[in-house]
Amino acid sequence: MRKMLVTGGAGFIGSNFVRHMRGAHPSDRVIVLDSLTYAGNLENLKGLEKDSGCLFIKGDICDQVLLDGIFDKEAVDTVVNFAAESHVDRSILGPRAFVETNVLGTLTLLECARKRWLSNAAKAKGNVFLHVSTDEVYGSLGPAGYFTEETPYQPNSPYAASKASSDHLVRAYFHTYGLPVVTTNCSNNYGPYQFPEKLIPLMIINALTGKPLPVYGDGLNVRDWLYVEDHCRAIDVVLEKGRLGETYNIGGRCEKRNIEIVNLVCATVDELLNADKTLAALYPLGKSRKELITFVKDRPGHDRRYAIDCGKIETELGWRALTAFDDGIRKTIKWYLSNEGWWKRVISGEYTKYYEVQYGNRANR
Ligand code: NAD
Ligand code: TDX
Repeated sequence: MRKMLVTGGAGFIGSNFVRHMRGAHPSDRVIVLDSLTYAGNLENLKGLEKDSGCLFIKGDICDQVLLDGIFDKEAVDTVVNFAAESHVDRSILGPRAFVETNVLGTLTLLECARKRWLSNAAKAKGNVFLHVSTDEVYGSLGPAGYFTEETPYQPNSPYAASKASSDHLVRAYFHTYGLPVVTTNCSNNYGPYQFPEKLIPLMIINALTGKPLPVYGDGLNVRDWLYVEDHCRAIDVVLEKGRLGETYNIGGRCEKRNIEIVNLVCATVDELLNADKTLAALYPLGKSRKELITFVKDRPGHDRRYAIDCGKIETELGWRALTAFDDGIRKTIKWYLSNEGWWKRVISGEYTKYYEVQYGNRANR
Protein backbone atom coordinates (compact mmCIF):
# COMPACT_ATOMS: atom_id res chain seq x y z
CA MET A 1 0.00 0.00 0.00
CA ARG A 2 1.54 3.29 -1.11
CA LYS A 3 1.10 6.64 0.62
CA MET A 4 1.05 8.93 -2.35
CA LEU A 5 1.24 12.73 -2.23
CA VAL A 6 -0.35 14.15 -5.38
CA THR A 7 0.40 17.86 -5.69
CA GLY A 8 -1.86 19.93 -7.96
CA GLY A 9 -4.46 17.16 -7.66
CA ALA A 10 -7.37 19.60 -7.96
CA GLY A 11 -6.25 20.77 -11.41
CA PHE A 12 -7.02 19.27 -14.81
CA ILE A 13 -4.58 16.35 -15.14
CA GLY A 14 -4.09 15.93 -11.39
CA SER A 15 -7.80 15.39 -10.72
CA ASN A 16 -8.11 12.93 -13.61
CA PHE A 17 -5.07 11.12 -12.18
CA VAL A 18 -6.54 10.95 -8.66
CA ARG A 19 -9.73 9.39 -10.08
CA HIS A 20 -7.69 6.98 -12.15
CA MET A 21 -5.62 5.88 -9.14
CA ARG A 22 -8.61 5.48 -6.83
CA GLY A 23 -10.12 3.14 -9.43
CA ALA A 24 -6.95 1.27 -10.42
CA HIS A 25 -5.24 1.02 -6.99
CA PRO A 26 -7.91 1.40 -4.30
CA SER A 27 -5.61 0.14 -1.51
CA ASP A 28 -3.18 3.06 -1.97
CA ARG A 29 -3.73 6.18 0.11
CA VAL A 30 -3.82 9.40 -1.92
CA ILE A 31 -3.11 12.74 -0.26
CA VAL A 32 -3.97 15.64 -2.56
CA LEU A 33 -2.12 18.88 -1.86
CA ASP A 34 -3.36 21.86 -3.84
CA SER A 35 -3.32 25.59 -3.12
CA LEU A 36 -6.47 26.07 -5.24
CA THR A 37 -5.23 28.81 -7.55
CA TYR A 38 -7.61 30.02 -10.28
CA ALA A 39 -6.92 26.66 -12.01
CA GLY A 40 -7.56 24.45 -9.01
CA ASN A 41 -11.14 23.49 -8.28
CA LEU A 42 -12.54 21.20 -5.62
CA GLU A 43 -15.43 20.42 -7.97
CA ASN A 44 -12.87 18.51 -10.06
CA LEU A 45 -12.67 15.99 -7.20
CA LYS A 46 -16.43 15.76 -6.68
CA GLY A 47 -17.52 12.32 -5.52
CA LEU A 48 -14.28 11.64 -3.66
CA GLU A 49 -15.21 13.63 -0.52
CA LYS A 50 -16.37 10.51 1.33
CA ASP A 51 -13.57 8.28 0.04
CA SER A 52 -11.54 7.37 3.14
CA GLY A 53 -8.53 6.49 0.96
CA CYS A 54 -8.31 10.04 -0.37
CA LEU A 55 -7.47 13.11 1.69
CA PHE A 56 -7.49 16.72 0.46
CA ILE A 57 -5.20 19.37 1.97
CA LYS A 58 -5.31 22.99 0.83
CA GLY A 59 -1.75 24.28 0.77
CA ASP A 60 1.20 25.51 -1.21
CA ILE A 61 4.14 23.37 -2.39
CA CYS A 62 6.40 26.30 -1.45
CA ASP A 63 5.42 25.88 2.23
CA GLN A 64 8.26 23.82 3.72
CA VAL A 65 6.70 23.58 7.20
CA LEU A 66 3.43 22.29 5.82
CA LEU A 67 5.21 19.76 3.60
CA ASP A 68 7.36 18.50 6.49
CA GLY A 69 4.22 17.98 8.55
CA ILE A 70 2.46 16.06 5.76
CA PHE A 71 5.49 13.84 5.08
CA ASP A 72 5.78 13.00 8.79
CA LYS A 73 2.10 12.51 9.56
CA GLU A 74 1.24 10.58 6.42
CA ALA A 75 4.57 8.76 6.01
CA VAL A 76 4.57 9.74 2.33
CA ASP A 77 6.53 7.24 0.19
CA THR A 78 5.50 8.42 -3.27
CA VAL A 79 5.23 11.93 -4.72
CA VAL A 80 3.57 12.82 -8.01
CA ASN A 81 4.23 16.48 -8.67
CA PHE A 82 1.60 18.05 -10.94
CA ALA A 83 1.38 21.38 -9.10
CA ALA A 84 2.36 24.15 -11.47
CA GLU A 85 1.39 27.32 -13.19
CA SER A 86 0.59 25.72 -16.52
CA HIS A 87 -0.57 28.26 -19.09
CA VAL A 88 1.93 29.69 -21.59
CA ASP A 89 -0.07 32.88 -22.27
CA ARG A 90 -0.25 33.68 -18.56
CA SER A 91 3.52 33.15 -18.28
CA ILE A 92 3.96 35.81 -20.96
CA LEU A 93 1.69 38.21 -19.05
CA GLY A 94 3.48 37.53 -15.72
CA PRO A 95 6.38 35.08 -15.35
CA ARG A 96 7.08 35.46 -11.60
CA ALA A 97 4.41 33.07 -10.33
CA PHE A 98 5.82 30.45 -12.72
CA VAL A 99 9.26 30.65 -11.16
CA GLU A 100 7.81 30.65 -7.65
CA THR A 101 5.65 27.55 -8.02
CA ASN A 102 7.35 25.60 -10.79
CA VAL A 103 10.95 26.17 -9.70
CA LEU A 104 10.91 27.05 -5.98
CA GLY A 105 7.92 24.83 -5.24
CA THR A 106 9.57 21.83 -6.87
CA LEU A 107 12.80 22.60 -5.00
CA THR A 108 10.89 22.71 -1.70
CA LEU A 109 9.28 19.34 -2.41
CA LEU A 110 12.62 17.82 -3.39
CA GLU A 111 14.22 19.09 -0.18
CA CYS A 112 11.43 17.65 1.88
CA ALA A 113 11.73 14.22 0.21
CA ARG A 114 15.51 14.32 0.57
CA LYS A 115 15.36 15.08 4.29
CA ARG A 116 12.76 12.38 4.95
CA TRP A 117 13.82 9.64 2.58
CA LEU A 118 17.60 9.80 2.52
CA SER A 119 18.16 9.94 6.27
CA ASN A 120 17.21 6.27 6.38
CA ALA A 121 17.99 4.62 3.06
CA ALA A 122 16.51 1.24 4.10
CA LYS A 123 13.18 2.88 4.89
CA ALA A 124 13.20 4.71 1.57
CA LYS A 125 13.41 1.53 -0.53
CA GLY A 126 10.64 1.58 -3.11
CA ASN A 127 9.99 5.31 -2.73
CA VAL A 128 9.48 7.33 -5.92
CA PHE A 129 9.37 11.05 -6.66
CA LEU A 130 7.70 11.43 -10.05
CA HIS A 131 7.94 14.87 -11.60
CA VAL A 132 5.35 15.65 -14.27
CA SER A 133 6.78 17.81 -17.03
CA THR A 134 6.16 18.85 -20.58
CA ASP A 135 7.48 18.51 -24.13
CA GLU A 136 7.76 22.33 -24.27
CA VAL A 137 11.15 22.13 -22.55
CA TYR A 138 12.63 20.87 -25.84
CA GLY A 139 11.74 24.03 -27.78
CA SER A 140 10.30 24.09 -31.28
CA LEU A 141 10.69 21.64 -34.19
CA GLY A 142 10.84 22.34 -37.91
CA PRO A 143 8.56 20.40 -40.26
CA ALA A 144 10.36 17.09 -39.61
CA GLY A 145 11.79 15.21 -36.64
CA TYR A 146 10.70 14.33 -33.11
CA PHE A 147 11.63 15.09 -29.51
CA THR A 148 13.39 12.15 -27.88
CA GLU A 149 14.62 11.88 -24.30
CA GLU A 150 18.05 12.94 -25.64
CA THR A 151 16.87 16.15 -27.33
CA PRO A 152 18.68 19.14 -25.75
CA TYR A 153 16.52 21.51 -23.73
CA GLN A 154 15.68 24.79 -25.50
CA PRO A 155 12.72 26.30 -23.62
CA ASN A 156 11.23 29.33 -25.36
CA SER A 157 8.47 30.67 -23.10
CA PRO A 158 8.75 31.66 -19.43
CA TYR A 159 6.48 28.68 -18.69
CA ALA A 160 8.77 26.26 -20.57
CA ALA A 161 11.86 27.81 -18.95
CA SER A 162 10.39 27.32 -15.48
CA LYS A 163 9.48 23.68 -16.22
CA ALA A 164 12.94 23.06 -17.72
CA SER A 165 14.50 24.53 -14.60
CA SER A 166 12.45 22.23 -12.34
CA ASP A 167 13.40 19.21 -14.50
CA HIS A 168 17.08 20.08 -14.03
CA LEU A 169 16.66 20.29 -10.26
CA VAL A 170 14.96 16.88 -10.22
CA ARG A 171 17.81 15.43 -12.27
CA ALA A 172 20.39 17.02 -9.95
CA TYR A 173 18.75 15.50 -6.86
CA PHE A 174 19.20 12.05 -8.41
CA HIS A 175 22.82 12.56 -9.40
CA THR A 176 23.93 14.44 -6.29
CA TYR A 177 21.92 12.85 -3.49
CA GLY A 178 20.55 9.64 -5.01
CA LEU A 179 16.93 10.74 -4.53
CA PRO A 180 14.69 8.16 -6.29
CA VAL A 181 13.27 10.38 -9.02
CA VAL A 182 11.75 9.90 -12.44
CA THR A 183 10.54 12.61 -14.85
CA THR A 184 7.87 12.41 -17.54
CA ASN A 185 7.69 14.89 -20.44
CA CYS A 186 4.24 14.83 -21.98
CA SER A 187 2.63 16.46 -24.99
CA ASN A 188 -0.63 18.49 -25.03
CA ASN A 189 -3.44 16.91 -23.02
CA TYR A 190 -7.18 17.37 -23.52
CA GLY A 191 -10.29 15.94 -21.87
CA PRO A 192 -12.74 16.55 -19.00
CA TYR A 193 -12.06 19.23 -16.35
CA GLN A 194 -9.57 21.21 -18.49
CA PHE A 195 -9.63 24.91 -17.64
CA PRO A 196 -11.04 26.93 -20.56
CA GLU A 197 -7.92 29.03 -21.09
CA LYS A 198 -6.36 26.14 -23.08
CA LEU A 199 -7.10 25.72 -26.78
CA ILE A 200 -9.62 22.85 -26.84
CA PRO A 201 -11.94 23.77 -23.92
CA LEU A 202 -11.78 27.46 -24.90
CA MET A 203 -12.92 26.60 -28.43
CA ILE A 204 -15.66 24.25 -27.20
CA ILE A 205 -17.13 26.83 -24.81
CA ASN A 206 -16.85 29.73 -27.26
CA ALA A 207 -18.43 27.57 -29.98
CA LEU A 208 -21.34 26.75 -27.67
CA THR A 209 -21.83 30.32 -26.52
CA GLY A 210 -21.42 31.86 -29.98
CA LYS A 211 -18.26 33.84 -29.19
CA PRO A 212 -15.34 34.35 -31.62
CA LEU A 213 -12.89 31.43 -31.89
CA PRO A 214 -9.48 33.14 -31.61
CA VAL A 215 -6.86 31.30 -33.67
CA TYR A 216 -3.32 32.64 -33.15
CA GLY A 217 -1.25 33.62 -36.20
CA ASP A 218 -1.88 31.47 -39.28
CA GLY A 219 -3.31 28.55 -37.28
CA LEU A 220 -0.68 26.19 -38.68
CA ASN A 221 1.26 25.55 -35.45
CA VAL A 222 1.37 21.86 -34.67
CA ARG A 223 0.88 20.11 -31.32
CA ASP A 224 0.87 16.40 -30.44
CA TRP A 225 -2.39 15.60 -28.62
CA LEU A 226 -3.05 13.02 -25.92
CA TYR A 227 -6.33 12.18 -24.18
CA VAL A 228 -5.84 12.85 -20.46
CA GLU A 229 -6.80 9.32 -19.36
CA ASP A 230 -3.95 7.95 -21.52
CA HIS A 231 -1.54 10.31 -19.73
CA CYS A 232 -2.82 9.14 -16.33
CA ARG A 233 -2.24 5.49 -17.29
CA ALA A 234 1.27 6.38 -18.46
CA ILE A 235 2.14 7.97 -15.10
CA ASP A 236 0.72 4.93 -13.30
CA VAL A 237 2.97 2.65 -15.40
CA VAL A 238 6.06 4.83 -14.89
CA LEU A 239 5.46 4.81 -11.11
CA GLU A 240 5.32 1.02 -11.15
CA LYS A 241 7.96 0.11 -13.70
CA GLY A 242 9.97 3.23 -14.62
CA ARG A 243 13.72 3.19 -14.00
CA LEU A 244 14.88 5.70 -11.40
CA GLY A 245 16.89 8.64 -12.73
CA GLU A 246 15.33 8.22 -16.19
CA THR A 247 13.04 10.48 -18.16
CA TYR A 248 10.14 9.20 -20.27
CA ASN A 249 8.51 11.08 -23.12
CA ILE A 250 4.74 10.58 -23.36
CA GLY A 251 2.73 11.49 -26.45
CA GLY A 252 -0.23 10.54 -28.57
CA ARG A 253 1.50 10.10 -31.94
CA CYS A 254 -1.21 12.53 -32.98
CA GLU A 255 0.06 15.70 -34.63
CA LYS A 256 -2.57 18.29 -35.54
CA ARG A 257 -2.48 21.83 -36.78
CA ASN A 258 -4.46 24.18 -34.53
CA ILE A 259 -6.84 25.12 -37.32
CA GLU A 260 -7.65 21.44 -37.95
CA ILE A 261 -8.63 21.11 -34.30
CA VAL A 262 -10.80 24.20 -34.32
CA ASN A 263 -12.53 23.00 -37.50
CA LEU A 264 -13.14 19.58 -35.94
CA VAL A 265 -14.54 21.13 -32.74
CA CYS A 266 -16.91 23.28 -34.86
CA ALA A 267 -18.07 20.34 -36.98
CA THR A 268 -18.60 18.08 -33.96
CA VAL A 269 -20.47 20.74 -31.96
CA ASP A 270 -22.70 21.47 -35.00
CA GLU A 271 -23.38 17.76 -35.47
CA LEU A 272 -24.17 17.05 -31.79
CA LEU A 273 -26.50 20.06 -31.54
CA ASN A 274 -28.25 19.32 -34.84
CA ALA A 275 -28.99 15.82 -33.58
CA ASP A 276 -30.63 17.02 -30.35
CA LYS A 277 -33.37 19.68 -30.41
CA THR A 278 -33.20 20.35 -26.66
CA LEU A 279 -29.45 21.00 -26.81
CA ALA A 280 -29.83 23.07 -29.99
CA ALA A 281 -32.35 25.29 -28.17
CA LEU A 282 -29.86 25.80 -25.31
CA TYR A 283 -27.11 26.98 -27.67
CA PRO A 284 -28.81 28.73 -30.60
CA LEU A 285 -26.62 30.24 -33.32
CA GLY A 286 -28.28 30.06 -36.73
CA LYS A 287 -25.04 29.52 -38.64
CA SER A 288 -22.18 27.05 -38.74
CA ARG A 289 -19.76 27.35 -35.83
CA LYS A 290 -16.94 27.65 -38.38
CA GLU A 291 -18.13 31.19 -39.09
CA LEU A 292 -16.96 32.13 -35.58
CA ILE A 293 -13.31 31.41 -36.43
CA THR A 294 -11.24 34.61 -36.09
CA PHE A 295 -7.51 34.80 -36.81
CA VAL A 296 -5.87 37.01 -34.18
CA LYS A 297 -2.41 38.39 -33.42
CA ASP A 298 0.09 35.61 -32.78
CA ARG A 299 1.42 34.55 -29.36
CA PRO A 300 4.90 36.11 -28.85
CA GLY A 301 7.62 33.48 -29.36
CA HIS A 302 4.96 30.94 -30.44
CA ASP A 303 6.62 27.50 -30.87
CA ARG A 304 5.85 26.17 -34.34
CA ARG A 305 5.74 22.42 -33.89
CA TYR A 306 5.93 19.84 -31.10
CA ALA A 307 6.08 16.11 -31.82
CA ILE A 308 7.00 13.41 -29.33
CA ASP A 309 8.84 10.19 -30.00
CA CYS A 310 7.37 8.01 -27.25
CA GLY A 311 9.18 4.83 -28.36
CA LYS A 312 10.99 4.48 -25.02
CA ILE A 313 7.90 4.21 -22.82
CA GLU A 314 6.20 2.02 -25.44
CA THR A 315 8.99 -0.54 -25.77
CA GLU A 316 10.40 -0.40 -22.24
CA LEU A 317 7.19 -0.15 -20.19
CA GLY A 318 4.56 -1.45 -22.61
CA TRP A 319 2.39 1.69 -22.53
CA ARG A 320 0.71 3.23 -25.55
CA ALA A 321 -2.01 5.80 -26.17
CA LEU A 322 -5.40 4.11 -26.65
CA THR A 323 -7.82 6.95 -27.44
CA ALA A 324 -8.11 8.02 -31.08
CA PHE A 325 -8.29 11.81 -31.46
CA ASP A 326 -11.76 11.92 -33.07
CA ASP A 327 -13.17 9.75 -30.24
CA GLY A 328 -11.40 11.78 -27.57
CA ILE A 329 -12.67 15.09 -28.95
CA ARG A 330 -16.22 13.76 -29.18
CA LYS A 331 -16.08 12.45 -25.58
CA THR A 332 -14.63 15.77 -24.42
CA ILE A 333 -17.30 17.88 -26.15
CA LYS A 334 -20.01 15.62 -24.71
CA TRP A 335 -18.48 16.09 -21.25
CA TYR A 336 -18.64 19.90 -21.58
CA LEU A 337 -22.23 19.61 -22.83
CA SER A 338 -23.18 17.50 -19.78
CA ASN A 339 -21.29 19.71 -17.34
CA GLU A 340 -22.47 23.19 -18.20
CA GLY A 341 -22.66 24.09 -14.49
CA TRP A 342 -18.95 23.31 -14.04
CA TRP A 343 -17.72 25.58 -16.83
CA LYS A 344 -20.27 28.33 -16.22
CA ARG A 345 -19.00 28.60 -12.63
CA VAL A 346 -15.39 28.47 -13.88
CA ILE A 347 -15.84 31.30 -16.39
CA SER A 348 -17.39 33.69 -13.91
CA GLY A 349 -15.22 35.99 -11.78
CA GLU A 350 -11.46 36.11 -12.35
CA TYR A 351 -11.73 34.43 -15.74
CA THR A 352 -13.53 37.40 -17.28
CA LYS A 353 -10.68 39.73 -16.33
CA TYR A 354 -8.07 37.34 -17.75
CA TYR A 355 -10.10 36.91 -20.95
CA GLU A 356 -10.28 40.66 -21.51
CA VAL A 357 -6.53 41.15 -20.99
CA GLN A 358 -5.61 38.17 -23.15
CA TYR A 359 -8.05 38.63 -26.03
CA GLY A 360 -9.49 42.15 -25.65
CA ASN A 361 -6.89 43.99 -27.73
CA ARG A 362 -5.72 41.15 -29.96
CA ALA A 363 -8.18 42.08 -32.70
CA ASN A 364 -8.16 40.58 -36.16
CA ARG A 365 -4.77 40.10 -37.77
P1 NAD B 1 -3.66 23.00 -14.17
O1 NAD B 1 -3.26 24.43 -14.29
O2 NAD B 1 -5.00 22.58 -14.62
O3 NAD B 1 -3.51 22.53 -12.65
C1 NAD B 1 -2.46 22.92 -11.83
C2 NAD B 1 -2.89 22.68 -10.38
O4 NAD B 1 -1.78 23.02 -9.52
C3 NAD B 1 -4.07 23.53 -9.93
O5 NAD B 1 -5.00 22.73 -9.22
C4 NAD B 1 -3.47 24.57 -9.01
O6 NAD B 1 -4.35 25.02 -8.00
C5 NAD B 1 -2.29 23.80 -8.44
N1 NAD B 1 -1.22 24.67 -7.96
C6 NAD B 1 -0.66 25.73 -8.63
N2 NAD B 1 0.30 26.29 -7.88
C7 NAD B 1 0.37 25.57 -6.73
C8 NAD B 1 1.17 25.66 -5.57
N3 NAD B 1 2.11 26.61 -5.44
N4 NAD B 1 0.98 24.76 -4.59
C9 NAD B 1 0.05 23.80 -4.71
N5 NAD B 1 -0.76 23.67 -5.78
C10 NAD B 1 -0.60 24.56 -6.78
O7 NAD B 1 -2.52 22.21 -14.92
P2 NAD B 1 -2.57 20.83 -15.74
O8 NAD B 1 -2.85 21.12 -17.14
O9 NAD B 1 -3.41 19.86 -14.99
O10 NAD B 1 -1.03 20.42 -15.64
C11 NAD B 1 -0.56 19.62 -14.56
C12 NAD B 1 0.93 19.39 -14.73
O11 NAD B 1 1.17 18.72 -15.96
C13 NAD B 1 1.76 20.67 -14.78
O12 NAD B 1 2.96 20.44 -14.08
C14 NAD B 1 2.04 20.88 -16.27
O13 NAD B 1 3.25 21.56 -16.46
C15 NAD B 1 2.10 19.45 -16.74
N6 NAD B 1 1.73 19.23 -18.16
C16 NAD B 1 0.54 19.69 -18.62
C17 NAD B 1 0.18 19.43 -19.95
C18 NAD B 1 -1.14 19.90 -20.53
O14 NAD B 1 -1.35 19.76 -21.74
N7 NAD B 1 -2.04 20.44 -19.75
C19 NAD B 1 1.05 18.71 -20.78
C20 NAD B 1 2.26 18.26 -20.26
C21 NAD B 1 2.58 18.51 -18.93
O1 TDX C 1 -6.95 30.99 -27.90
C1 TDX C 1 -6.03 30.27 -28.32
N1 TDX C 1 -5.76 30.25 -29.65
C2 TDX C 1 -4.76 29.51 -30.19
O2 TDX C 1 -4.55 29.53 -31.41
C3 TDX C 1 -5.21 29.45 -27.45
C4 TDX C 1 -5.48 29.43 -25.98
C5 TDX C 1 -4.21 28.70 -28.02
N2 TDX C 1 -3.97 28.74 -29.35
C6 TDX C 1 -2.87 27.91 -29.90
C7 TDX C 1 -1.53 28.10 -29.22
C8 TDX C 1 -0.90 26.74 -29.34
O3 TDX C 1 -0.24 26.62 -30.60
O4 TDX C 1 -3.22 26.55 -29.68
C9 TDX C 1 -2.08 25.77 -29.33
C10 TDX C 1 -2.32 25.14 -27.97
O5 TDX C 1 -2.33 26.17 -27.02
P1 TDX C 1 -2.51 25.90 -25.45
O6 TDX C 1 -3.75 25.12 -25.23
O7 TDX C 1 -2.33 27.18 -24.74
O8 TDX C 1 -1.30 24.88 -25.16
P2 TDX C 1 0.28 25.00 -25.35
O9 TDX C 1 0.73 26.40 -25.39
O10 TDX C 1 0.65 24.11 -26.50
O11 TDX C 1 0.75 24.34 -23.95
C11 TDX C 1 0.07 23.17 -23.45
O12 TDX C 1 0.77 22.00 -23.73
C12 TDX C 1 1.92 21.73 -22.99
C13 TDX C 1 -0.21 23.28 -21.96
O13 TDX C 1 -0.88 24.50 -21.68
C14 TDX C 1 1.01 23.16 -21.15
O14 TDX C 1 0.72 23.15 -19.76
C15 TDX C 1 1.70 21.88 -21.50
O15 TDX C 1 2.92 21.79 -20.83
